[in-house]
Amino acid sequence: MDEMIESEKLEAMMRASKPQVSVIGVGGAGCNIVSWVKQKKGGVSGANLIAANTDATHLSIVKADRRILLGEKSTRGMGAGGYPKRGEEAARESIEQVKRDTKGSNIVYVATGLGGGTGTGASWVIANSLKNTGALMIGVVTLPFAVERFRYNSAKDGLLKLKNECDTVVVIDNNRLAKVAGDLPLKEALGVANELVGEFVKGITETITTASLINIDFADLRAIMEKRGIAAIGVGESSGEKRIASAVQTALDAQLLDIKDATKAFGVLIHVVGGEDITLDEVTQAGEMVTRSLPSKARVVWGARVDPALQGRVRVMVVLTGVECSFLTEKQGAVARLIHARS
Ligand SMILES: Nc1nc2c(ncn2[C@@H]2O[C@H](COP(=O)(O)OP(=O)(O)OP(=O)(O)O)[C@@H](O)[C@H]2O)c(=O)[nH]1
Ligand SMILES: [Mg+2]
Repeated sequence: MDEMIESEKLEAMMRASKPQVSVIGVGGAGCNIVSWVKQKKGGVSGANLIAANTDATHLSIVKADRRILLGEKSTRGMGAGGYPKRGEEAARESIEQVKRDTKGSNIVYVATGLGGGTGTGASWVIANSLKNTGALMIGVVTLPFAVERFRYNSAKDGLLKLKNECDTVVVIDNNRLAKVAGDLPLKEALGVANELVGEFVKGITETITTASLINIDFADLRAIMEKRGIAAIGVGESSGEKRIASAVQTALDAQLLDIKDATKAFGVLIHVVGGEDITLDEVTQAGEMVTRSLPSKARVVWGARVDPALQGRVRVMVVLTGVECSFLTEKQGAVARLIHARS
C-alpha cells in the first residue's frame, strides 16, 4: 500500500517537474511548420502546438492542437498583406487569447518565416507579451529567399525586434538551406524548411520531456539559451562505417546561417538521433568532435535519442548559441549581393 502511494507520488512529481512546452507558429510559414509536425510526426510529446494567423482560410486547413485567428477585427481574417504593422496590430488585438493558450509554459517556441506581414509583425509582439511569465523564449525563424529580396528590410527589422524579446532566436537562412537540400524548386525547399524547423523543435523538446538515450536537462538548455541572442544550426546525416564523424563534420561545416565566427559561440547543443543500432560510444564521439572544434570556454550540452525509422543511419544537429550573423550586422545591399552571389 505504502509503496503504491510512493510510486503515485513519484509519478506526480515527475509530471510536475517536466517542463510544459508550447510551440506557437505565427503567420503562413509558422502555421505550416506546426501543421507539418502535427500531421507528419504525430505532434510533439509534452508540447502544445498552436497555430496563429491573420488568414482565416489558411488557418482552417492547418493541423494543430489550438488555432488562433489573430486580429479578427483589424484584418477580418484576410491576412496582413505583407505589412508587418498589420501583423503587429493583429497580435495586440488577440494577445489575451495567446496568453491563455500558453499559460503555465516553461518553454515557448515562436516559429515563423520572416518577410511577410503576419509572422514578421506579430511574432515579436507575442514574444514580448510572454517573456515576463518566466518561460524560456526561443524564436525559430527563416530568412527570405534571394528571389524575395524586397522582403529583406522588413525581415531584418522583425528579426532585430524578435531578438530583443526572446532568449535565443535560431535563424535559418532559406538560401543556405536550399543549397544543402540540393537546389530544389521553391515549394519543395519550403517543405524542407518546415521539416528542419519541425525536427529541431520536436527533437530538442522530446529529449527533455521523454526518456531518451541521453536526456537533455531543462536547466542545461536554459544555461546555453537564456539571453543569448542569435543561434545558428547545422545538420548532418550519414550511414556506413564512419557515419558519426561524417555526420558531425557536415553539421559543423554546413551552418544554415552566415555567422561571423563559430569559435566565438557561447554555447553548443549537440543532438544525435540514430536507429536502434546507435551506440553510446558514437554519441560520445560526436560530443568530443564538436568540443574539439570549439574554444574550451564554450558550454556544451548534448542529448541523444533513438528513432527506429533511422535504422542504420545517424543524424546530428549542432546548434551554436550567442553568435553574430552578417544578416544583422552588414548593410542590406551587401547582404543582398552576398546571398544573390551564392544562389
Ligand atoms: N518554412 C516555410 N517558409 C515559408 C513558407 N511559406 C513562405 N515561407 C517563407 O516565409 C516568409 C513569410 O511568408 P508567410 O508566412 O506566407 O507570410 P505571413 O507571415 O503569413 O504574412 P502575410 O501573408 O503578409 O500576412 C516568406 O517570405 C518565405 O520566405 C512555408 O510554407 N514554410
Ligand atoms: Mg500569410
